[in-house]
Amino acid sequence: MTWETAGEYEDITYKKSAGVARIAFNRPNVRNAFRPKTTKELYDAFYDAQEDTSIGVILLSAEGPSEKDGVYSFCSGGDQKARGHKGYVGEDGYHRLNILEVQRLIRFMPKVVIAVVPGWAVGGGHSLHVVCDITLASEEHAKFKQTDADVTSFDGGYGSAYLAKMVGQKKAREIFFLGRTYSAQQALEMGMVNAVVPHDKLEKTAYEWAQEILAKSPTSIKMLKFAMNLTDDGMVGQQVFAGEATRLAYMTEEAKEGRNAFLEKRKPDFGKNNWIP
Ligand code: S0N
Repeated sequence: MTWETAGEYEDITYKKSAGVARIAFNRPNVRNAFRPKTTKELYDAFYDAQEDTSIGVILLSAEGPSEKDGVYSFCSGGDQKARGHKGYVGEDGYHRLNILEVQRLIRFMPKVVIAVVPGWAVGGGHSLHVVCDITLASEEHAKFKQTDADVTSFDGGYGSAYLAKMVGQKKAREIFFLGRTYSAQQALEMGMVNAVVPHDKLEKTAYEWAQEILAKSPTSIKMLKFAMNLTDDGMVGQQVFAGEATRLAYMTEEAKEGRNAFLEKRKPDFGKNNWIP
């Protein structure tokens, strides 16, 4: 695989290769904690990948290890040094909670997002892997931990409630209420990781999974993702799924006739034998 740089950022790296985009945290010395600048960059890169019609799968990964002690991290959540009393403070001085916008983009984009977890996935970093469609974890270095209740910075949305759908209510409560550290193998057994992969094969494996997905029908993948989201996302889930149903309807002769009749100021003729059971 040959990666080409797709954007210049400070807190992340962004590359593309043969239908795959790779967005990676690049603050390994703070265990890839996100500050407002990081989340802004993440949103920008994810939006670019969403809009690029050649991209079908996005890998959310991380650079590393850290310089001082050689520790690998996926993400350790909100940067506690940037945390003010109303959110995380950016260079403009405003307090924000904008990782939630990144979560929604991942959740609602019509493409597959794979979390590639090379090390610590903690706090808001844990929530990010939860919201991704698939998670692959390093056998040797991936560690999963929820510290939200230690630092009074908790994710009451997908990070906890959707996690409970994934691993079950009792286990999700244990994860949040005790804040223990779990290995990649334990995370696999709980059902919040799809596969445990030797560390030196993690990125290659993620790329191979992406290529397998890219060989499938894009419309099917998109509709299946939205269908699986729908029941947990309420009216917004219905809106996202239904939007794609409308797009499919636009492709029919009926839709063309409806539009043309309006533009030509005549009654539409939808035909007599089109009420297909
Ligand atoms: C990741 C941990 C377990 C790693 O432990 P380890 O290996 O012993 O390393 P440390 O020595 O602790 O850390 C190394 C250096 O990295 C810095 N650092 C680590 N994590 C952070 C962080 N999150 N923020 C800032 N700095 C961090 C350390 O300070 C150390 O630096 P030096 O070398 O200078 O001493 C361990 O580090 C750990 O537990 N980290 C903290 C994890 C944490 O509590 N994260 C925050 C949890 N909450 C959230 O993330 C929620 C945010 C969120 O998603 C959200 C939810 C709802 C609404 C809005 C939001 C939102 O954020 O917008």
